[in-house]
Amino acid sequence: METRQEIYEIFKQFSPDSHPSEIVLYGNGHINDTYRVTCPASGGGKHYILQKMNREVFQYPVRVMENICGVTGWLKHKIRENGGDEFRETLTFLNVKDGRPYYRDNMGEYWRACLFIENAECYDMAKNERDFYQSAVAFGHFQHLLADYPAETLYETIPEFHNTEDRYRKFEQAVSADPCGRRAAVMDEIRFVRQRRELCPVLREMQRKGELPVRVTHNDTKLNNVMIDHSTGKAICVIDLDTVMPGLSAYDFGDSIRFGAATAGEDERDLSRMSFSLTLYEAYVRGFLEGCQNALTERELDMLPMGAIVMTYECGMRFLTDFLEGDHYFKTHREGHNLDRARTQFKLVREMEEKQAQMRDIVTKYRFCAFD
Ligand code: ADP
Ligand code: GN1
Ligand code: MG
Repeated sequence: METRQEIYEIFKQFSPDSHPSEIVLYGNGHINDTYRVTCPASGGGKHYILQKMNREVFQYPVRVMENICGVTGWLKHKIRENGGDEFRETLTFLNVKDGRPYYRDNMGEYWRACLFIENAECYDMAKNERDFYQSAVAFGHFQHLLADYPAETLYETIPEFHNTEDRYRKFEQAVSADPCGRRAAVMDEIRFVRQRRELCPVLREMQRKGELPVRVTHNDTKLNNVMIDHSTGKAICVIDLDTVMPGLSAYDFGDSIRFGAATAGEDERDLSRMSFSLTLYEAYVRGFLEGCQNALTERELDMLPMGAIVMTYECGMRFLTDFLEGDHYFKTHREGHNLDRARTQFKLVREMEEKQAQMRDIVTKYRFCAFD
């Protein structure tokens, strides 16, 4: 971990004339090291986000930044055309002296800095239907704005990211290798994953057959990757663009549902507090279809409920794999943290399986609505 002075010097690469008065670790992301930097300014402090990119996760950080700059440039153009505020409705990265949007320090670590979105917040749990609905509109709209983005110019920043079959193979490797001797303690969870193995190829198979179109998707659509404006209550900005890549609409829809249509946080230890909420699910369906502006095909709409099940199953499997491998991928803050996360996901999967018919009915209720 860098010292405060080192972080201060790194930030100055992006903003040589500034004199930060405070640098604090910030947010609840599982991947990057995120800091909020405060610089004295008239009328109070001006904030920035400074991030050290996770190099275990992102093997090619420069490619990640190329993707992000391409996408934010595109979004800024569209936001201006729509009369919006390009500095608030998408991320704005700062360049270093030589014009690059990242800094490589002498340890080989990659850093980036962006404007802090003020008067807005990310939530780790949906407090109410309204916020969750708002996040759905924002993620749907995000996909809509990028619908004609040249997808072939995007790098696959994490290969096979939502390839559930590939995730399953890695899970079985971790079970066999059992490098930390943790397998015996999680046999129930391992059984749970194995019993549902047939979920793995469902979406990919349909993609291979051309039944589901590939779109530019966000791929990490957690509620805490969208900022909700304090004054309007609207979702103002989709953040965490590291995984914007070609993908399926079911990934973005499903990942939001697994995180947000839940009655407890992702790492809740008391499973009696965790359940799948059809009320929140309905709010999200309504918002997402509205945000996508009816662009989804019939088959895509049919597969949204399955997308929620597969993404929740996949994420639980990833947490369990990381637990077996010794917690090297996701940041953890207590013993068994990844296992707790896996267990909440599996509880949600079980409940979604039971409520599949209602989940489908809700999509049917909104699919024929005309949105303006
Ligand atoms: P990770 O990949 O680790 O999840 P994120 O890019 O999502 O990293 O950032 C972590 C957290 O930092 C976010 O959940 C959010 O709370 C905060 N954050 C990130 N970017 C901004 C920003 N531009 N303005 C305000 N807060 C931000
Ligand atoms: C990670 O970066 P963050 O915290 O927004 C992960 C997602 C998982 C999520 C689980 C690049 O998201 O894929 O679904 O944790 N991001 C990456 O909470 O692996
Ligand atoms: Mg994040």
